[in-house]
Amino acid sequence: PIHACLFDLDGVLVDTAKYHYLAWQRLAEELGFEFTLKDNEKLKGVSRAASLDILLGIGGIELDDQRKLELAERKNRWYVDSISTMGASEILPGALEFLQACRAQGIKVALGSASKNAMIILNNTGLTPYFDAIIDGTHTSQAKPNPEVFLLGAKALDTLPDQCVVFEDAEAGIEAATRAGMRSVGIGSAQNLGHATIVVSSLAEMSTERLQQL
Ligand code: B16
Ligand code: MG
Repeated sequence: PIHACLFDLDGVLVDTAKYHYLAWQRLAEELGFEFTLKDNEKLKGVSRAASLDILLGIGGIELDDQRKLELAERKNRWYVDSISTMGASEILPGALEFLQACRAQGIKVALGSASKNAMIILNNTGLTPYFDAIIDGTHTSQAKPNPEVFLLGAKALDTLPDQCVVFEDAEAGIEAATRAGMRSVGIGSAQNLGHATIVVSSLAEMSTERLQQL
């Protein structure tokens, strides 16, 4: 049986991708090039520093590390500004209900996010009390697709990888789950999440019965 669920944050529990996009787009605009929604797909689940490298690659810009750090911090200030006014209405469909159902069945719940801003988002949306363990970008040294974030989650919950299910919206996150030896549920389209155990369009399609059939 499944003893634990590990949830990615951005794109699974809340829709913060749009705030990341607006901040990256503003940065690209200042640097003098266009950054499209399609470009933004490449940044999902990717760390802040790696995201900046991808963005600069799109603009054909090369910068030294000091300047890159400044730009990453600038983007983050804009992003933190937008998430500071987030509320419970920005929790994605079915997320709260599924978290509640897991807890009611005694299934442990952990966060496994690349974001260093996860605590602000969890606190502003009221999601913090649903988690038995929280692993975010401040606890990890290796970005997804490295399995570190999920292995730390399983350890914090005192469960084995084959008793865990990961919920992810990014290809790199599904790969991280597989490398950790865990089953996974892709949230989004089977087109890019084809390697997940199953793919659903949102957590509204999940139930604890379906979880135990994975
Ligand atoms: P921050 P997740 C990821 O969160 C986002 O998908 C990705 O777009 C972002 O660059 C990354 O967090 C780092 O976020 O700049 O807030 O530290 O999907 O792993 O929950
Ligand atoms: Mg995500």
